[in-house]
Amino acid sequence: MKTLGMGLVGPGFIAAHHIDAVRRLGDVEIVGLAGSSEASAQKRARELGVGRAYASYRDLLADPAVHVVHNTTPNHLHREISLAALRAGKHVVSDKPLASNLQESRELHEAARDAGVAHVVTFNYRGHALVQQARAMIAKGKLGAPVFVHGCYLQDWLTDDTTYSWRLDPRRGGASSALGDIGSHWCDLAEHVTGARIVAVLADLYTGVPVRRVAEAPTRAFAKAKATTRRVVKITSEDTASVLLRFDNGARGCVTVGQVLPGHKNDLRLEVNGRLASLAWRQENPNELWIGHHDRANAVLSRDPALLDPAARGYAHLPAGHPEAWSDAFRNLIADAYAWIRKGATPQAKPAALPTFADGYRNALVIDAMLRSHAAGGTWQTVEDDRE
Ligand code: SOE
Repeated sequence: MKTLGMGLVGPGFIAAHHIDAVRRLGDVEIVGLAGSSEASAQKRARELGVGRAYASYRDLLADPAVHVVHNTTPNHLHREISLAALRAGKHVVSDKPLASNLQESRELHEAARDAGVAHVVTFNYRGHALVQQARAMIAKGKLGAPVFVHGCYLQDWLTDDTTYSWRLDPRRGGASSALGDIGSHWCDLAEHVTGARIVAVLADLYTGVPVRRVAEAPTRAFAKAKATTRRVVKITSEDTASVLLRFDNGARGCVTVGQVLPGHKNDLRLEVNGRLASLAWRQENPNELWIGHHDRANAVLSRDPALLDPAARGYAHLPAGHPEAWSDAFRNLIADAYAWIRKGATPQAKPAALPTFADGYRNALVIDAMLRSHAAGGTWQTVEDDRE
């Protein structure tokens, strides 16, 4: 079997988790990484135990030992680097959102579709076994006709006005901030689990912390800024959002998103109510799936391979009582990506749970409709249909 080589561009917070997930596969060589400069790449390569540090992403792309490029750069660099990687014939694993805005996402989706390589977007919450269980149960009609799909993605790491991130700067984060960063995950999850599409939205966006005192040195996600010299920055992007939703199967729903909400660490929740039963899953307690009934006792399903639907079983590795969580789900997604590559990366060979650039583009259409809705004063907006 050919040894696949992995290279990573953008060695920030999430990079360590890409490398860890690939390392856990056991049969992929981690070749090297590129950062904003050769010096930063060398430092990060040492920290992460990676052999080669490239002077630029172009040098990484020119290395024939690199077959798969993981693009973990800030959003404004996604387009340039992912396009260059596709043109160099590399498989690409991109962080979400796919790009800075709808137009760039469409361009990347079309380039990936025509490139004949694997293209993956890290909507990693799909990798949880109980998320796949919920999807399988809904597909088999266990919930009956869907009525309501609702939930939230709430965080507090941007609460302090001395914390700053490129995500809040439209030139680097893109057209949206909280919606693009974490609302995107929720929308992908809701569509993936229900198998339904969001067709219309009504959004109200808000900036709860409109002014920040920003340290000169950048801070990583979830890190505290230590600097003493600060400049005042006016924030124009949303850090909270409330959105009403309509799905193509007739279900209604809503989602709340926020990153300045004290006490909420990584609080992603999804609940689906059907005419027969309900399901609820919470990212911070990912080993349990709540199953709600009207005429008998509610139940809680523990993540145990022996108890799961065959479609979900492969995403659980340990018996119940041995928790699996965020990094295990991330590894499941990366395992699916490399399995797809090994099978030739044809559309037919793609694992059903694996999110591609087509899903990234689809997601950008949903977020774009939310931005349009808010800009139009909070009116219903249709999500453009991406089906060809
Ligand atoms: C920061 O909000 C962040 O790291 C996101 O960028 C990730 O996509 C999310 O999974 C966790 O939070």
